Amino acid sequence: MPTIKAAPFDFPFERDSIALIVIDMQRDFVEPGGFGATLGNDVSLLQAIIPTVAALIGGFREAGLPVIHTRECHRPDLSDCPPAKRLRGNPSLRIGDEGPMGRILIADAPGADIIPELAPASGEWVIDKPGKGAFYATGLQEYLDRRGIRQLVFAGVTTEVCVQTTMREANDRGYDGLLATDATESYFPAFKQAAIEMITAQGGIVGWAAPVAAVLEALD
Ligand code: C5J
Repeated sequence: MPTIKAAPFDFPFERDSIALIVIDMQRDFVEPGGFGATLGNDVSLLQAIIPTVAALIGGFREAGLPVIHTRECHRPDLSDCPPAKRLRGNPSLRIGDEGPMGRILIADAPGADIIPELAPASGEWVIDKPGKGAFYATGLQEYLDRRGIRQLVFAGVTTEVCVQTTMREANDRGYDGLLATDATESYFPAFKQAAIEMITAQGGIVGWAAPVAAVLEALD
């Protein structure tokens, strides 16, 4: 059985039951002028992982394994956006406001698009999710179960928000999750490190973690 060298211990997997989930690599989080920047964050931190995420996606595609992408975004009428999510804090622009890349975090605005460097290939599922977790209100569980997928490799942003939330949702549903540590990033480096430690502590209480090179070696 192929095995990824991982923490807190090796991650064995079956080729017909593993998929990659790339979380929210959208212009709104990664490029200037989007949601992340309106909250006062330095988006260049997130731009640094684009090549590693691309390499990981490439490895899954070459191996003929499924790649799933997510986008955090809302309907134009905001009917799927809880008022608290829009009103919380003091951003320079709120969800739904007009920004330099169109309306912030709205599904049909250019800012909600996945960055061109990581554009989904034809046939890859792109999940539009209104929450931080990709299982909430999306049909992801049914999609995975129909295909017999039980093991998930996670990449994307931000580590401690949408990535970790989705890993926890997956863990509670019985999937094995592995975080690709150099294909995920946070606006707060200390939070990324803490999230990796939280996930792998206590015998992998949420899941596993490994660098992209270890994942690619096991897919070979
Ligand atoms: C955030 C995300 N950070 N994709 N979303 O609000 O992690």
